[in-house]
Order: sequence, then structure tokens, then C-alpha cells
Amino acid sequence: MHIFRGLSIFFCFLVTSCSSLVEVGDLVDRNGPVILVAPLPTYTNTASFTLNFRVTDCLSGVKVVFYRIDSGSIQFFFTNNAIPVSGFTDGFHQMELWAMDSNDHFSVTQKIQTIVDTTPPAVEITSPLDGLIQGSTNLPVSVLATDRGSGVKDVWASVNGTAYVRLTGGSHFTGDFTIPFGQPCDIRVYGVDNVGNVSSTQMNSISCSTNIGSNLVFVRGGSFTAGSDLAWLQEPAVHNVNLDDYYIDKYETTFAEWDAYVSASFGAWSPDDNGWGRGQRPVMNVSWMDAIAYCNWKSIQEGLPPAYDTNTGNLILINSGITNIATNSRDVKGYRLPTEAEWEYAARGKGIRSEDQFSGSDIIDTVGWYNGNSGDSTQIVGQKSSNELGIYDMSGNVAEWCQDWYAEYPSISVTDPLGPQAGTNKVFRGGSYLWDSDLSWIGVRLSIAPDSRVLYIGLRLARSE
Ligand SMILES: [Ca+2]
Ligand SMILES: [Ca+2]
Ligand SMILES: [Ca+2]
Repeated sequence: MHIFRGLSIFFCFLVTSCSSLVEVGDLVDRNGPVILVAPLPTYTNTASFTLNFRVTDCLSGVKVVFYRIDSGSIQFFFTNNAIPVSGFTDGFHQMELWAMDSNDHFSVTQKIQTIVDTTPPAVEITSPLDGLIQGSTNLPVSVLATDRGSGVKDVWASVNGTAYVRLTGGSHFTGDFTIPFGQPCDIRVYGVDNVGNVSSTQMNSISCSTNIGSNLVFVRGGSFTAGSDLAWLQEPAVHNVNLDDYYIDKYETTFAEWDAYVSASFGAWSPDDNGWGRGQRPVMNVSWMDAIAYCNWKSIQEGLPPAYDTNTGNLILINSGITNIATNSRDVKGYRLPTEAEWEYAARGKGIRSEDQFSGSDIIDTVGWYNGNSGDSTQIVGQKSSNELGIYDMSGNVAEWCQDWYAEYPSISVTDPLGPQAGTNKVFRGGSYLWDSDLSWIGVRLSIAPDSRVLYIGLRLARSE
């Protein structure tokens, strides 16, 4: 009697099935054990875990506990409160537990279920793929992530080991990174599912090119109307221009490109960046004479005949030494500044835009940096929309040196013009980050002495075939 009461208290302190005082008093055992199993979470992230349970029998005591996994064979053991289970594969599993008391009464069978998910999400970088990225510092990263178990919770990505950034999306996850030009970029991503499984890191390697040759845009020649009849420009000389094919850089020349020249060339002019940073900002504080020295260096780098006599600024007739001045830009093969006509033809999208529009749009904010959106400093090249030819920043950011001496435009039809043979000032075009947007109108022509180094003029390279 004491023993049974003691056992009853021991087994039944948390359950109510032993409340039948009649049964206790009469020592009649009519009921099987009571078995309670701790529930499992909907998803379980391991293949091994423990079933915790409590089994009690008020009178005769628990004799044996049975369990079965996924309709397999029946296992049994003698009383305990935990069953270690292992070897689970991913997927749905059901466990059944029941018990028998010493009088062979069975308990009700308890069923518990869980979905085992030990597999991390599969992640695949869909963009960018291994290879070469040209001409952008903005890198959209896109990842396809799937998880057949608990589902994808997060996808993280990094470029060149900088801090991982959480991508957003449902199954396609995306995020934007700023990347350096001209360097390899390792893109690494991993995924985490809703039970904490972390995928191994997936990596793609890309290289972001700054190769100027690859940034040249081919411009098919043609005829167009150059000049402006806007009264305030005092430039009534609208005239027809015929141009042969040429190439022009889709970007303004950057500090990174110029600094490569400085570090490779003794005595090269190293312009100040005004504290704004260098890299992919357009170079500025370079004179027209500095610009042609850079052009020659670039030509030599790429095995092309230099275009300029850097003492006089004259274009050199190809393969003639420096004595013969070229009278046609087609006779110059190296890198050079675009002629004013070439600049204007490209800025107009091969002539389709009028003089009071911007290169690529009639809305300046779409295509250009000016004093209304620049914060009064240069901006990294290529961030605004390009124009119809895929060329960036022709309106705004830095103004751009052209080949020509300044004079009023001719009023007659001309072919491949090089501008006046002599002059005081060199032309620069396109307006700048520093000025009102009207000065970025395609038709606006400005000029300054060729030795001027100012913080609003840079350059853009051109070449003939
Ligand atoms: Ca019993
Ligand atoms: Ca999973
Ligand atoms: Ca510009």
C-alpha cells in the first residue's frame, strides 16, 4: 500500500489519470499507461534528435514502451523518458509511441510528426557570370535560390570580400554593388534556410574592364547640321558637316586612367582632384596641352602612332615624323581629342537632337550632372543614362576639350573639319557639373587658352579607324 502510493505520487505528479481514488483504494488496474510526448517543431534541422516523453501508470506500473518510426518495425524498451533517434533523411517523418503496463493494458498511441531539413538552400549566381564586365561601376548581382525544405530565409552576397549584403527577393534575389574598374571581382553568395542551414559559398569571378580601346564607340559617319541659331549663343553659323566614320570614348577620361599615365611617365602632369577623390571620377585640372600628351602616351601603349607634336599641338600626318601637319583627321591614327564636329555629331546622337537639348535626352537630370544635381562636384562617370550612341556624360560632369581652335563656325558645308589652323583659345563642349543646365545644351560652344588647367574641363578620347 505504501509502495503503491509512493509510486503513484512519483509517476503521477504531473498527470491527472491517477485521480481515481476508487481505483487506487481497490487496487484494481483497469487502464493502460498514459504517455505524453513533447511535440517536435514543424521542421527539424538535424538527422538525429531525441524524442522526449513521459509515461506513467498509476497502479501496476509501466512494463514496456514501444515505438515505431515511419511505419517501420516496432521497437521497444523498458521505461525511460527519452529515445534517441538518428539516421533521418530529409523529408516528412512520423513517430508513434505507446506503452503497456504490468497488466498488459496498452496506452493510447501518440503520433508526432516533423519534417527533417538538413539541406541548405541551393544558390546559383545567375548574373554576372564569370567573365569580363565592361564599362560600369554598378554591378547588379542576381541569385537564384531554392530550398526544398523549410524555405529560403536569406541570401547574402559580397564582392571582393567586402561586407556581405542581404539580397532581397522571393526566389530570385538581387542587390547592387559598387565595384572597382579594372580589377578582378570575386562575387560570393550563400543562402540560409528557415532552420538555419547555411549553404557553402558560391563564387563567380569577373573582371571589370577599363581598357580604353574597349570603351570606344564606333560612330558611323554621315551628314548633319552643326551649329545653333539660338540668339543668345550669338552663333548663327548653322552649316552642314559631312563626317567619315570615327571612334569616341563612351566615357570621359577618368582619374584612374590618367593616374596610370602619371605613374608610368616621368614628368607627366598630375592634376589635383580638389579633395573629391580620383578613381572613376573624370579627370579635370588638365590643360589642352596636357590632354594631347596623354593621348600620345595612350597611343604608344597600344602600339599606335602618336597623333600629336606635343610641342606645337599640331596633328601629325601618319608616318611622317613630326614635321608634316595633318590636314585631315583621317590621316591621324593615334588617340586624339575629338574634333568639334565629331563631338557635336556624337552628342546629337548622329544629328538627331537639336541644339537646345541635352545629349540623349531633353531632360538634363536623365543624362547629365549640372549644378542642380551634382552638389558642385564631379561625379563618377557613366552613372546617368547614355545617349543614343551609348555615350555617357556628354552633357555635364566635366566639360570636354575638343581638337579645334575656337572661331565662329563656318557658314559653308564642310567635310571632316579640323577647325581653324591657328587661334588663341581651344574649344570645350558639353557644359559642366558647375554650371546651369543651359550651358550643357548641345549647341553651346565655349573656349579657353590651351594651357588652362581648370576644375571643370576634362577630356574624352577619339580615334579614326
Ligand atoms: Ca494501469
Ligand atoms: Ca533546407
Ligand atoms: Ca562631359
